[in-house]
Amino acid sequence: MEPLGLAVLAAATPPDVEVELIDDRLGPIDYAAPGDAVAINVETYTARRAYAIAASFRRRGVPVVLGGYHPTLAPDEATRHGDAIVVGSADGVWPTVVEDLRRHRLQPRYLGGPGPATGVPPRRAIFPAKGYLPITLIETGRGCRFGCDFCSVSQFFERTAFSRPAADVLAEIESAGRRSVFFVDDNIVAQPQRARELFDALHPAGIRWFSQASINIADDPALLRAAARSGCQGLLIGFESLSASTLASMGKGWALSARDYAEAVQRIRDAGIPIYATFVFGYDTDDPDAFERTVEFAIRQKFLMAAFNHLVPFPGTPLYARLAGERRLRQEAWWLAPGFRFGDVAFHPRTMTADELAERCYRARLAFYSAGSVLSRAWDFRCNVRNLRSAAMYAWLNVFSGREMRQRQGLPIGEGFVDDVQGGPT
Ligand code: B12
Ligand code: SF4
Repeated sequence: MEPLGLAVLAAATPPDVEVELIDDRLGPIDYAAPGDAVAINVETYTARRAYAIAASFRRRGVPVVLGGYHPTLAPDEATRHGDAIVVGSADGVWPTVVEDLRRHRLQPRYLGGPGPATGVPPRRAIFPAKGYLPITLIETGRGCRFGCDFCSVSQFFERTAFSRPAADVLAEIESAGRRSVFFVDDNIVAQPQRARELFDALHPAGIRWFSQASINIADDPALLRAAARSGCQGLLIGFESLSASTLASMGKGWALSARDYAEAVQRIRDAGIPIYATFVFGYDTDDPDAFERTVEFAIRQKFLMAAFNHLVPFPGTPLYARLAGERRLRQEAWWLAPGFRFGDVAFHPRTMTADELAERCYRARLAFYSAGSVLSRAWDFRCNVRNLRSAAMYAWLNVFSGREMRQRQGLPIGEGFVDDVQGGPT
């Protein structure tokens, strides 16, 4: 997908500065290309690779600025790998960083805070014409007011939710010029009244959209109807667990205490909205049977897609602090550990070994994306397969997700790190 954060950064860059986007996922980086500074987006899973790229540019005398989730949540570490870091949202503070670069007085750390979007439309012209999915990423808001203990978003935005005026969102959809939109909001119904206004405003635009929402959307039938009418093709909802005690221990007790999951799913499906459900395993109250029970539930509820993730102690989260305090992290900075692979578990669970947890999650994914499950979930003419278009989308998403899930498992994170640090990439 197109990296929206970098287009936001490009839009905040003074117009007399030339900007070029290089996406490490799309092709090799030309480290010798002329340039006065490099800005790199860093997430926890990409930190190792990002630091290697930063080191290569810095060795050539090009100053590097790091920003995004990881530098915000692990600022002391990130500071060692860049000439400057930006903590938090960069929209407002970026012009100052650029000015300081010009004047050769770059500060080591800039504070953007958990701020809202400035309203300046992202500069999508920086995206190359080929290589990305033909879907436009747009923010209608940022942040979430809940405080789940494992969640980076909750820490990044300090449990605050910001929203943009519906008119701005509509203007951006219009100028981006695509009918398929992914609203990247962490919780599009974080402010239900505002969400209702947005959905009503979206209705005439005739778009098809996908986003993320919290389960309490199910409590508001009018909001559900408005979402469906405005073109909602699916919502990613973090169910996390079927166990009330596990949910309580992650700070998400509210999700199940106020409602029954099956009933809530029913209401969302009655509105014709397919669900991408996500679950997480590895809490101290999770028994080995939890996996099978959850997969059965996910297939029975005919979810469009589902993720069965093991718990990840992302830096800067309460979960990380707790596991570190209990000396249960396998490595403190697991994201930099040589040999760490996608799918590896970074801590010692209580009720099974780390490898067992990884294996059980993988098996849950295999079961959910098995041919039998895909066929049984397709037998759903209200949501997953309600017309030819949704049937094609259902088939594509399930085949693609199943394949991608297999391909990612065991992939080393930060490939190329050792070469880069020792000799420089070729
Ligand atoms: C869309 C999205 C995706 C898309 C991919 C998007 C893409 N373009 O490729 C998909 C669905 C594929 C995806 C996948 C994953 N994602 Co994701 N994703 C998001 C989401 C929801 C929105 C990103 C976005 O566009 N935000 C809007 C833009 C404007 O914000 P931004 O990118 O943060 O940029 C702002 C600041 O961070 C900062 N900034 C960013 N970069 C830079 C660089 C510099 C130099 C500076 C100065 C500032 C700066 O300034 C920007 C403007 O204020 C975020 C949550 C979120 N709210 O951001 C999660 C999120 C980034 N994803 C996350 C994760 C964990 C993943 C996965 C690993 C999940 C998984 N288990 O598979 C994968 C793999 C990602 C990978 N890199 O390998 C985590 C990262 C946590 C962390 N600590 O790193 C997040 C925060 C979600 C969460 N709930 O925790 N993701
Ligand atoms: S509801 Fe979702 S976005 Fe909000 S804090 Fe919990 S996991 Fe994070």
